[in-house]
Amino acid sequence: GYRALDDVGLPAYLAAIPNVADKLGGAPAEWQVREVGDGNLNLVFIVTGPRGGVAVKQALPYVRLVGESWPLPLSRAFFEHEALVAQAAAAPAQTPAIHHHDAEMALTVMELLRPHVIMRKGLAAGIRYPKFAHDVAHFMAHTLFHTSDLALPAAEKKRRIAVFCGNTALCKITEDLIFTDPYRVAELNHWTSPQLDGIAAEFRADTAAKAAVSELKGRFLIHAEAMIHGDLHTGSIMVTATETKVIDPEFAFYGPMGFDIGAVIGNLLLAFFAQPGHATAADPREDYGRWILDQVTQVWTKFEGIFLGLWRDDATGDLYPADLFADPAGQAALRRVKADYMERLFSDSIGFAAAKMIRRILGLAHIEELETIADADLRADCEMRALRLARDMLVNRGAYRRIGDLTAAAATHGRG
Ligand code: SR1
Ligand code: MG
Repeated sequence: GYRALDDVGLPAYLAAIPNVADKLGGAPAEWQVREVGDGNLNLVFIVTGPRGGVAVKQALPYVRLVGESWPLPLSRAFFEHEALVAQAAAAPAQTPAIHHHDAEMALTVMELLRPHVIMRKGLAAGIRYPKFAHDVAHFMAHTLFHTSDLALPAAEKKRRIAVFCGNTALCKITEDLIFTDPYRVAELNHWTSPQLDGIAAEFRADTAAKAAVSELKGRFLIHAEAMIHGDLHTGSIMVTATETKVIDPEFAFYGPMGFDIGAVIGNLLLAFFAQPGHATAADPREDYGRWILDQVTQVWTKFEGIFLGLWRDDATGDLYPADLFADPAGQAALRRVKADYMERLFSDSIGFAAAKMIRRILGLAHIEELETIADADLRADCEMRALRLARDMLVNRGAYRRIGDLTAAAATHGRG
């Protein structure tokens, strides 16, 4: 049966898995175990031995951030493993290698990513990652395209939907914490300073924002477009100067593609708005803010290019079969279909990015880039600027026609 492991129990457990014991080398008594989980849900251990290291992720039967009062099914480890397998097939270079999975123990042993850092920490520290935009765009384009009706036969896609349809508890977290709670009085909502009381009340009274976020919630509930990561914020991305890995897909299910794209864009924008809080006289962070906005542009444009390339070369699914569009009129129609599809996906992404930004400031789970700004007035100013842009993105997402419209609006809302 299940038991939560600790630094004493883990070596004995791993010693019984030959390929893992072999990676670590030596005897279990020589292995170093450190619990390093700083996420909201799980235990994460780094285990190192004389030969090498592994990362071990184990689900707890409750939400770590809140405690045992909020039970959460262990089955999320099963869904995470299923997603990792699908992501490894579609985007192997960005997916960590899996060494072992134990559904009963809700535990997965993975490649130890060294010297990778969590992208969110790099963004707070002002570090540039030259491969990030391309790699994340590649990951999203490949995982979303190859799990959609554009690539899969309909029966296979339905089989995959059935695998993930049990991940209801994790989806419910998103439905509540992202699409609902920030717009009502909710016990778990909080914000860092009373300076935000007024704007939080504005959101709770904002009928247009509530209608817009509910429309997005509808897309999240209804639109089984592709297998999405489901929590693709910058805390789920590990980077070096040369490599990018996407971790933690326990929220995966069949949902709208724009939810993943919006997560990346929204979290980059939050990092942009946090930069003044990390500026020093020697490092005013202005160039870095521009670098972040350039990443927003590159993530979308590279995603669009790679996704359309896959649609041109690899469209083996049941949607838009090639023989229906073979003649010149059909080719022209297909070009319009693709343009409309990308326009709709862009608009979805803008809306989901906005919802992600608002929840990280007014909801339960916050982010390091903003939380570590020591000056309360400065932090509140950064947060309010982010909220003002996000509110406009949410309510007027149709007005954002190109990615340049978004980065221009962000620059205007940022501190000049
Ligand atoms: C109670 S879980 C809060 C958040 O942590 C995860 O990373 C997801 O973003 C979730 O919404
Ligand atoms: Mg996570």
